[in-house]
Amino acid sequence: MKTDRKLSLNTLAIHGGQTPDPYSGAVMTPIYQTSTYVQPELGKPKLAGYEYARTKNPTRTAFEACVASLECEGDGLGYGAAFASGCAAQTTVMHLLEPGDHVVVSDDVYGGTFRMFDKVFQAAGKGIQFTYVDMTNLEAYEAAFRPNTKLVWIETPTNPMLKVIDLERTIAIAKKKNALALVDNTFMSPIFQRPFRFGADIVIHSVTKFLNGHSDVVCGVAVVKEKALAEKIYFLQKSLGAISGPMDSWLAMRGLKTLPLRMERHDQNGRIIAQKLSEHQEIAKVIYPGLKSHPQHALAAKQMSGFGGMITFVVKGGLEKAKTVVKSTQLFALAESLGGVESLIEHPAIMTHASVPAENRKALGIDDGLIRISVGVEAVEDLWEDLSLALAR
Ligand code: P1T
Repeated sequence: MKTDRKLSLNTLAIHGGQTPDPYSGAVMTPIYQTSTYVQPELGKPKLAGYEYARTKNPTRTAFEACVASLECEGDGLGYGAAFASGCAAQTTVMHLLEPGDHVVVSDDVYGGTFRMFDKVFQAAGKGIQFTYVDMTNLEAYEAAFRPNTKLVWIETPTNPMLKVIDLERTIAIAKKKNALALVDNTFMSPIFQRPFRFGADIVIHSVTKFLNGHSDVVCGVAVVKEKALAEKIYFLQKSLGAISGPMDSWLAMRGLKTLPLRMERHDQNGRIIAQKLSEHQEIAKVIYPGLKSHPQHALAAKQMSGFGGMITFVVKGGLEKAKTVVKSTQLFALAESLGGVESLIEHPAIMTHASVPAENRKALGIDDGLIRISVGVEAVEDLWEDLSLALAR
């Protein structure tokens, strides 16, 4: 798309990074299912950079530019790099660090992120150090820094406890300490939260979730604003090779086109279901940033423009009741993952966060009665009927 006008995110989700195909005029970017490109002259590819498809692929490039346009709020702004999964994006970004470097991480992160840090990057030989801290406690957060802290890893809202971390203040402290600030924006998407506004250096996503939105792709992305940092990430992307393939990039780009519409409905449904759950007699606690009872509700309302479709709640009756509920829903599928058009339900202690040691889970409040739901975009009355029938079992 060629325009110098400032476009809204609703428009960028559809047009960002995309131009009609120069070969055929196809309005939709084709799936360039190729591993390599012919060189009309030795050492001179037809299009600069397109020598081999691990380094660059036009479908992936369009998708990367579209995500960057959303996070950076303008077509042609920022730099995106797409990977084979959210974990592949994380692995690649972690290679910016060197042995001996230290990372401050939110204490509540996706179980697979914790496992990667704990079992891979901290393991003997890799030598990266991590401190996990409750970032809602700014004093504890600042105290966690060391002279060798190079990176701050912020997930907000956190998975699965939905703690909301103050982006403005935590990123300002990271800057003061000369550490890069990374935000995992998977739960909110750029539609509801744009970490670059608060000075983040790197934004990552599990594209598998809301960005793609249809539970048919595993993909990840890292976005940066600075050219020098982008060059480092593109170098790591081609060197480590964990890229997103053309088919997945195309599907994810198609998913992006409806991201604003989907997020609006996830948010509407999420608010209604969270309210109804909080009034239900079988429920001990509901955690949803949109509820006034959420400890960071005011902050959430300030730094996010929606509350989204992720809800965590605790049933009265512990593990047995939780098992009954997750097995009894018919519309909410019992499955890991989140962010698709269809609703999902899961038990973090047994499923997504099983790799977090039991004592850490206990300290975080990930107890046996805790259930996480990803509220989809179905009719909310059908979703509530499904949940209330399961809760009555
Ligand atoms: O699954 P993958 O695309 O590799 O993304 C990893 C990841 C990164 N960051 C966050 C916040 C995530 O939630 C995830 C993946 N999470 C799940 C699969 C889950 O059910 O929570």
